Amino acid sequence: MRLHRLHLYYIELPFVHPFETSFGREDTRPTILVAVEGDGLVGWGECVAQAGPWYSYETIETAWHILRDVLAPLVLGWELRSPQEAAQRFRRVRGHPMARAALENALWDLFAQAQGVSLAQLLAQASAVARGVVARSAVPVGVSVGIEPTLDELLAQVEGYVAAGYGRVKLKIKPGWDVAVVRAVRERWPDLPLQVDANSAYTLADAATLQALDQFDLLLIEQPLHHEDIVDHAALQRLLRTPICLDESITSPEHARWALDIGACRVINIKVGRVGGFTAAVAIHDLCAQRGVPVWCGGMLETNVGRAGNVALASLPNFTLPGDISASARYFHRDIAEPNFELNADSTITVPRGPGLGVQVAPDRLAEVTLRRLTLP
Ligand code: OSB
Ligand code: MG
Repeated sequence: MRLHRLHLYYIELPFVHPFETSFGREDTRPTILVAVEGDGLVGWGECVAQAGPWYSYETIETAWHILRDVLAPLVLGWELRSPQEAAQRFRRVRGHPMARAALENALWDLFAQAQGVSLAQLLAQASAVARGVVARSAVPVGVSVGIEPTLDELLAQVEGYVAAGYGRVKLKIKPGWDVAVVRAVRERWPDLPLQVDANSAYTLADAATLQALDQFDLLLIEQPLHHEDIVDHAALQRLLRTPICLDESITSPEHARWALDIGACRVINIKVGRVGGFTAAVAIHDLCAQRGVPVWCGGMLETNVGRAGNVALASLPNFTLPGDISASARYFHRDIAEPNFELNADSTITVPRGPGLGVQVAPDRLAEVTLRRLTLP
């Protein structure tokens, strides 16, 4: 397929409820949408970089630059046989996985539409592990609950999500907001599948605090230590009964293999943006499946474009733990793409069946929230 045009949209959507992690508090979600045109079709991708370099060094502005000046010229006007071919071309680019993923993922949507299959089907065809396995029609999900100003406010948030039907809760933790908070939630919901995410807020010197979390029967402890450090994570894992799950540290299939080889984690959170696109996400899924390591799909507070991609990815068979893929209404009053994702009664989200992502960008809503746009060439 020849790609003849590409559009970048810098948009900003207000959150229903502010989201606070160990990095800080966010009231809105600025993001970049990429649209690629080919064969009379339009494919969409979402860039999960955030306003500032806190979760990752990438920002909206670095991603805009890399997309416009580096990646777009590697695909515009070219004949492409597959999205994997674009991923291969992008390998020359060092780093910037979120920018690469935004464009590569738009191509996955475009190719799936061109073949008349859903993105979930195209991803399953690309996975050595998914071939021949019956595709899931819905994926298990949970909710990621941010740090709140007080413990009472946190308990009220968790209560609301449990009442809404979320069967797994993730709590954001940081030094000073950890053992007592987890204890309070565990006492109130003794059987709730629960996990925590530190976003790199601890060091090995905090091992005693992290060991104290072992008593709460957590599914996992996500990214307790430095984002680039798998060595200390391996040391910490030996001190903990609870599985360590890496998020920030895994930015490619190679990083996944290195971490597993040294025992730095027992679970991996796959975020398609963090690892540089669906090609790499499927490779990590397959590697983990071959090694008997469970994975789950992380979230970056995406719009329905990114969420549709996450749901499709999470339909692969080794996504055995619930994903951070919540209903659209948990994030925004009005999204830019339709239809919204709803939570089913069994804490699952249904995988779209339509061609490609299976959601449609609403032009009026997109225009309303667009701060800047660019068409190339
Ligand atoms: O570490 O998983 C994380 C959001 C922004 C940055 C980092 C993280 C998160 C989440 C959000 O936990 C999960 C979601 O999209 O619901
Ligand atoms: Mg995380």
